[in-house]
Amino acid sequence: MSDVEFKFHPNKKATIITAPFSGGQPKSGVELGPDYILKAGFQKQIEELGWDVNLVHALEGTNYENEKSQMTADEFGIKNGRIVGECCKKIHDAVKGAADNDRLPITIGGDHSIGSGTLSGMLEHNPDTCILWIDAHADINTPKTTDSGNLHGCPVSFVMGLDKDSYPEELKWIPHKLKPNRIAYIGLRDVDAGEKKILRDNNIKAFSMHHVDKYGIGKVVDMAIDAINPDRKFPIHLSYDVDAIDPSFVPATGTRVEGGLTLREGLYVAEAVAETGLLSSLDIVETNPLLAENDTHILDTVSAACAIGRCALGQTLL
Ligand SMILES: [Mn+2]
Repeated sequence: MSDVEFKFHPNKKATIITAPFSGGQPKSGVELGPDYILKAGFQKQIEELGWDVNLVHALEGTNYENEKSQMTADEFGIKNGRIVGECCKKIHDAVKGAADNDRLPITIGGDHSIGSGTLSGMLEHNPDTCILWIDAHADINTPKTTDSGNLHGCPVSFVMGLDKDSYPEELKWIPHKLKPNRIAYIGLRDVDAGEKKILRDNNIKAFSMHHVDKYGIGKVVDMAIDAINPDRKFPIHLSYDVDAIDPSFVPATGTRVEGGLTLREGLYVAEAVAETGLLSSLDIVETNPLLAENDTHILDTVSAACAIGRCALGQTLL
């Protein structure tokens, strides 16, 4: 059991939503993330913290992995717009559905392109929702700024409605409900030039590893929450890309960047969000077991993903 109280979920009910999707980036294996995390006992670990947990397979009956092999790019070089759009709609419905039923959605990816679905689902459930995006990358490219055309680098821009004249048809359903003053980043260290401009122009609070080094992780989390949720009254959606944590701790992920959070700093972020009592939803994404070079890599990465979930849902050290 956990003593941590959750203001938006006093009855401690949660829904684990699996999102085994890899179409937002080119590497195979990230669609296996949910399976590995569940097989490691994730559901039971959350139940042991006192949560009533059910399981929803948001993409059941779909065949996106086969379609991904015929990857095509649109006029902006965007890859897989159709399947990302369809998949995100299913995730959106599952997340909003769980939240509307007073259950805290825990979405397990899959690549981070599913963030368009989870964020938009939560913002429709409660427009006051603010976002903490924990990541090595800002994931705020638009179809106009992205070099790779991989949609896992773009989910935030779609929910914000940036460069909206450039969106693939299938992503036009996403409501543009996220305001720039309602999202903060922690852990950034690989941000594209176009993204830096977007962050600056929109005055978005972003804490890079430089800030973590300078202020320490405790102060950085406080500053991030102060920026988006100064009175500590809005619900918080925590979107956690495991690549925020240094690859020495979390090697099995698609876009590793050296110089990341230590494992303890990474878990502290989730603990600190839990401590606010304001967590309303959580994503854990980009676990890719096929990128491990050995079994230890898989174990380390899957264990870290599970630990992020437990810490966010109220596990404490004492
Ligand atoms: Mn990401």
